[in-house]
Amino acid sequence: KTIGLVTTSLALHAPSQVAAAVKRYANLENYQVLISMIDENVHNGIKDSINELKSQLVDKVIINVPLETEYAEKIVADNTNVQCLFLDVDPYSSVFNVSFNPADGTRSSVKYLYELGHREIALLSGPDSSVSAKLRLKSWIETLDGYGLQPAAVVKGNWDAQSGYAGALQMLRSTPNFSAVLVANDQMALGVLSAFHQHQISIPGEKSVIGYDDTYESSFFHPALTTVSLDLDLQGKEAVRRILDSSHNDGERSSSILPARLVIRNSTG
Ligand code: IPT
Repeated sequence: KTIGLVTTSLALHAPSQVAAAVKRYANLENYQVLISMIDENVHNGIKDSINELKSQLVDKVIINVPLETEYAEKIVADNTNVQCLFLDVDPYSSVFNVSFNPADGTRSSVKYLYELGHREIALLSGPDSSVSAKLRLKSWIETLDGYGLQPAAVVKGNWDAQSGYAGALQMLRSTPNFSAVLVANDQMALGVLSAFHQHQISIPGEKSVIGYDDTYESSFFHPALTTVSLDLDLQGKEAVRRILDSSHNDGERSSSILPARLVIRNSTG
């Protein structure tokens, strides 16, 4: 018995943690996992991956690739004999998904910084190709607006540490007076810490940094990273449970929305 997992690049820490969890929990249920990783052309890649899995008689597929609702719906419509469960779509979309609430972690981080007295808050977002990056950015901006604030800067990276490093340097050149930066994932936050260290900017003395994901490494960053914790292990577990429980004739498959919470460590003050 086999489940398919179509995933975005496993060079990224969050999706690799999810893949490990999917495999572990599927194995506990005596299922094997066939993993198909796509990177460049998302749309063709998904189509090829699903066809490949179908040819191996897989009829349950977990899809951890950022997808706009319309395209996710098209995948479901084009593959009626396959049960698809999505991990990176708008949680409120109509497709069967297990995802994280994009607002709770973003709101609590803005509130926390505001209460510490920060008013010049910069944003380092993920790429426009990512649904979750856009939802995080939107929620940060709306929450700041609720406090009567505009972001001190908005810069976009591509999730990896190098792009976080480059983004931080860009902020230091263009709008150096921010006192805190909200970063859309921990890998980019690692790059930000590195850029600040290189410029002898003390963290959190001069600038606070908040990450997002709480991947295993983030408590070992220097300083230990304050971040929004996503329980990626739980997401993998819940995805396996939900896809094994549902038969694809189920009309009413309700999605699961998992909570996110702020974990305060030493990169903020
Ligand atoms: C999302 C991560 O937060 C981000 O760091 C990056 O790895 C991205 O995935 C890759 O697509 S988590 C996802 C389940 C929304």
